[in-house]
Amino acid sequence: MTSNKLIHLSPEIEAALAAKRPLVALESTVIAHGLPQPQNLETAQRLEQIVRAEGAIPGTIAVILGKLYAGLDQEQVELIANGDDIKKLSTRDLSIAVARGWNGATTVASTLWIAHRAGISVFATGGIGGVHRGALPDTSADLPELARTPMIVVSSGAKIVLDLPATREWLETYGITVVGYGCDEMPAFYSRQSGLPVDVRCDSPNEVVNIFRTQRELGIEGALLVTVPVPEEAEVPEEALHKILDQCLAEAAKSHVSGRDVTPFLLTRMSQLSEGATLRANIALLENNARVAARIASVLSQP
Ligand code: PSU
Ligand code: MN
Repeated sequence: MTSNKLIHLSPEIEAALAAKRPLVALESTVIAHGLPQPQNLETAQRLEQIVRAEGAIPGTIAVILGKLYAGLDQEQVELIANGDDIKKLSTRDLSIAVARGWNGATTVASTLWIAHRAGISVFATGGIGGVHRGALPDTSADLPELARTPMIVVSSGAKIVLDLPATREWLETYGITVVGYGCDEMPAFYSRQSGLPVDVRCDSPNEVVNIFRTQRELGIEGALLVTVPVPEEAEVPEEALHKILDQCLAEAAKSHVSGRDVTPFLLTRMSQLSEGATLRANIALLENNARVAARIASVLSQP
């Protein structure tokens, strides 16, 4: 299945691919740069357990000593969570990371790139990147990678720190089909509502798989973005975050935080200022999305 000899499949992933067992890719930037220690390692391990409990095989994606991995062992997950100088790697950085032998965590964009070439079709994350707020145009590479990679991506929408209406428009323009999983509007990461439409509502893994298979039959190349609201008990509604978010955006501008540092900065500051409420929401939605992705992968693995 491997179309790229530079991608290293763990023995478990290789066996699962050969046996056509359900597989779920997981990204690693959320571990290295999206969550604080020690919750990052705990969450990484928990996401793998949740996928297994649903009868699927988890494959965390990362770059270790310049090798692209699909499926990490325990020690490698610990390195990503606790190691020094774990870079945040988007697609544009993969060639540099391989050439220079770096350790790095993969974003949604680079996870899509690696997971697809490893032969995995379903990927769970927290919130995708998108169009940032503010005057300087800054659009996450997650969006174009979604537009050219035929995978099912399960997320809670785009991160609330972004310009959500502009992100929604981008998805539409580039033909990325957005599913509301048990919801009629796109969730907004920590919040269940954004006021923005989805293209279709699905209430079961079967319905999602049916649309994905149809996309493949039609030869549509982009991803199927399945958006799942954060569980109600962990939600932080947008109104409650308004002030905090404004303060964080002002701090980022004042400290000239830019490029790949923007998202980690905003997520960390929001968690501090909300006394951990956004962190709890983030972990809850990551766990829920991993569960939904595993159920979808299980249906997809049936002929
Ligand atoms: N989901 C989370 N937390 C995160 C991310 C996703 O719950 O930190 C990461 C993903 O790896 C995503 C990245 O690709 O944030 C977006 O970063 P940027 O805006 O710099 O493209
Ligand atoms: Mn950017």
